[in-house]
Amino acid sequence: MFYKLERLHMETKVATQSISVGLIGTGGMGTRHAVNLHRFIGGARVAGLYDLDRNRAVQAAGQCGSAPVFDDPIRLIEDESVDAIIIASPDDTHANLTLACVKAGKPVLCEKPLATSVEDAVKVLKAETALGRKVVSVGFMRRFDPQHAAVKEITASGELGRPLLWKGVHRNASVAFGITGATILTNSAGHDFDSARWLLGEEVQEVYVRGLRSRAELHPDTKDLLLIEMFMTNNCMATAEVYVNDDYGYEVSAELVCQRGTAITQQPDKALVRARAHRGFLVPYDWLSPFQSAYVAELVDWIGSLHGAEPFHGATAWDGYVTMMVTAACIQSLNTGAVTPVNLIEKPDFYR
Ligand code: ISE
Repeated sequence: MFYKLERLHMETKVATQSISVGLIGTGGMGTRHAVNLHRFIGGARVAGLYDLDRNRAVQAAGQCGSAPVFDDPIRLIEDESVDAIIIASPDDTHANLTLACVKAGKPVLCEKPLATSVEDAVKVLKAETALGRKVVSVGFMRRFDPQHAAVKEITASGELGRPLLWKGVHRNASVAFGITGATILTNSAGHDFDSARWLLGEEVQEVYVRGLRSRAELHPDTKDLLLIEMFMTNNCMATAEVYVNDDYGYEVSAELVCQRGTAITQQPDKALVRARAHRGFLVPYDWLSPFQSAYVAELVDWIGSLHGAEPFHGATAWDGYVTMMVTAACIQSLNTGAVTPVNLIEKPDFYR
């Protein structure tokens, strides 16, 4: 896979015609995409930006070649000078903006989640199928993370026997006061659902979720530590700890337990630090720097696919829909305390 990515990178570097990309949402994630595109991706340029907070868009534009700032995201999508779109606005705007891109027939890389309701995710699937061309990609960037790709490579080689169990840890330092379990499942845990499906190569059939409030002083409805169990096709299982108030930093890992061995992702330690009677490795506080190479590789692959190199290797609208179905089942399980089925529609041939 790495060789492939390097090759795509070279291909995008030598491409003569540049893809003009419009960027919607210039918070931390959107600005990171804009700057990465501007600095590291050949064959593409930032052609326009939009944010509800115009000043924030102006600031981001200043960091990526002074692209024009638009006052309306739909105008940006429809603008003739724009070939493709990246959506990094708030979660509940993703589906409608993606639908507008499909309507305009323009390729879109939508940050996860693709939608915040099953109904909206289905609308995207239907719109793309009706268009008859794959234009929707979803930003599950762990698929491009070198550590996750290494686990995939060794386990897919068959050397460790059949993969049986995916074990994930996903921790954030802190989140907004009063966050609900449903928000965590929609906004954070989607990465884990996608990682489990992708690494095991199996589909989720049933889920069971329990959650607790880590501190008495948090809002009574808070569930900031979740334990998620997934029962998958081909007799596989997955389990994720998602804890969003760990108070020390950002950490993600995925281990695949196979018949004859296991493989686990290892975040690279950048520096051994000695200070104040301690010796150790720093833990990053958010996800942007630990996953920087994944974000760049994802863009390289996406832009390469738009230049016709190879189809995008990341998540499709189908994966976005499945993640939403798993999320909805998890929310139901958390609320009812019951094992809950994930009843997927039959996968359309279009996505096979
Ligand atoms: C965020 O959007 C992410 O992508 C992070 O990986 C996740 O840990 C965080 O909880 C999300 O808000």
